[in-house]
Amino acid sequence: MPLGKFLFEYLYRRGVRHSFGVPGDFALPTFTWLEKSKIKSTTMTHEPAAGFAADAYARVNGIGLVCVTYCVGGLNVLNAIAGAYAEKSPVVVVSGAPGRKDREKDPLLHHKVKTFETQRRVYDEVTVASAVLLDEQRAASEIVRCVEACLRHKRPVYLEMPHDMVDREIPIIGVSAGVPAESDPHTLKAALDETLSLISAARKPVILAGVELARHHKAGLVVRMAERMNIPIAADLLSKSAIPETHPLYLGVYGGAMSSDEHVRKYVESADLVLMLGTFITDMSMGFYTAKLDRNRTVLATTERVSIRYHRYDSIQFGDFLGSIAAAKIKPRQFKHPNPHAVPLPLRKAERADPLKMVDVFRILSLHLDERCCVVADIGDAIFGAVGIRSEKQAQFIAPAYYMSMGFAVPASIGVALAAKKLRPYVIVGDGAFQMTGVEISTIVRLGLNPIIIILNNDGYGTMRSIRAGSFNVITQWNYSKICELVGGGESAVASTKGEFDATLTRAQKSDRVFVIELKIPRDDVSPQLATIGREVARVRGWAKKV
Ligand SMILES: Cc1ncc(C[n+]2csc(CCOP(=O)(O)OP(=O)(O)O)c2C)c(N)n1
Ligand SMILES: [Mg+2]
Repeated sequence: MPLGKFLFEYLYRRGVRHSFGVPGDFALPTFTWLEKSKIKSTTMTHEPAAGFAADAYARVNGIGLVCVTYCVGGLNVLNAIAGAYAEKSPVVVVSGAPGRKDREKDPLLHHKVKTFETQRRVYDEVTVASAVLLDEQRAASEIVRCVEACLRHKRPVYLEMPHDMVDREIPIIGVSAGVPAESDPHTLKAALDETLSLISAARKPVILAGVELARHHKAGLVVRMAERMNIPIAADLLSKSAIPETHPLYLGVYGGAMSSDEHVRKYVESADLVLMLGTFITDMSMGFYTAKLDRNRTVLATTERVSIRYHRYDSIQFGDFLGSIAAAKIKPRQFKHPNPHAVPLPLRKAERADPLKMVDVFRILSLHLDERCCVVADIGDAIFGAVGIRSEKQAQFIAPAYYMSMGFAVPASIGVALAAKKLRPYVIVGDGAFQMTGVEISTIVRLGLNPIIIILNNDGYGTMRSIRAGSFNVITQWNYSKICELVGGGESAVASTKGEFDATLTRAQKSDRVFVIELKIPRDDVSPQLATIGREVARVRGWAKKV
């Protein structure tokens, strides 16, 4: 079978239905096989956007694909793939490249940086497997090895396609997907015994559900376990919505001083056992060092390791560990919810003319969300304030809450919309982040997608301003609602009061086109979460706020 045909047939078989990218001469043979395959390919405005779209697609679909050309494309998408690595999103990067023949005598070819190996070597830092397909005999097994590693580790992989290899026939008989790793039974038993005795002894245990539960499809298992043991569950910013937020055992988002409310914070910090399952302990998710979690009362289980108090257990598979705890017989605990889920306060007539503040943005948005919505938050107050979103019906949530790269949300909404036809993306994006990748609305219009894009216009880099003021936080004021004219589609509106935002959201929900809402936010207004973060970052680093 020709190499290009095999690649896309295999990717299709393993779940890829859409690809995002930008072609280039070295990549044209690859793009031609992609076009002939059952995978639908979307050309984006710029490679970073293709990377963000593929990342979001992978988070929803279980595997994503980005196709680019050599170095100018591959290195352009690198930052998005670094984010996918950091936050565990399974993206396959396919890059066109100079041919096998071109590489003889090491000539200077366009797009080459230092050596023909440069791009591959750079990618080794942000992937779990990589291959340059220069050998027909090994090409199929290399593809299978990399794609399977992507699925197993939920992290990006890199496949380089020299242009003169793509049409060549390759042998595909005897290619095997390898055997999955197994837990060492003795280590698993020891870890399980220790964990179960801690759970049995605990009077006030809590589960801190992490993002790996979503990536490895273990959220349902953990919810059922929590129900049987009657143990409450909190999420963190990266895993927000992995656990149904309407569940009676769900407490809210924990993140130290950045928690969604004081009740969650108090409950988690006073618990005598915190089961951190699939949790990434990052500075941001722990509220910038404000979290108070004593290691002596935690069990941390991730795909990388299991740590119980001060003991560390290797050679345990995450799924085996979770499955064994979930299967254990533990008596249900007493649990009284400190803050049972309440519907957000409806908008009163008397407040409709009030100027819109960040805290109201999230409250009003919450009033409009249901299970058909997926909030996609960009970096800035869009993500910090989103901690406060809690709707009556369960909505999905996606954000790069650990790697925190601006420019994620608008392109990511394309990935979400293509991966889950039933979900309508609700993008929340700052004016600064919008200026990075907002023109991707052009692709949204071409594909006929209909996200609602809420631009928080607070006149510049509000997040940076709340840490340190300076002229470097100034950006150009755009007339954001004109973007629809520029790209030739969609609708737009501007809102500056609570009532206007509420009414515009209702209008947007009735529209079947992309709807851009520019919100005029007072320059110095921030969400309660950003106020805390700004203060803490400046304090921890010993910086005065205004310089
Ligand atoms: C790609 C990238 N560049 C720079 C930063 C640093 N950074 C974090 S927040 C921020 C400002 C965001 O501004 P805006 O999108 O307007 O949101 P706001 O903070 O005003 O809510 C910057 C520059 C980043 N996180 N990502
Ligand atoms: Mg801003």
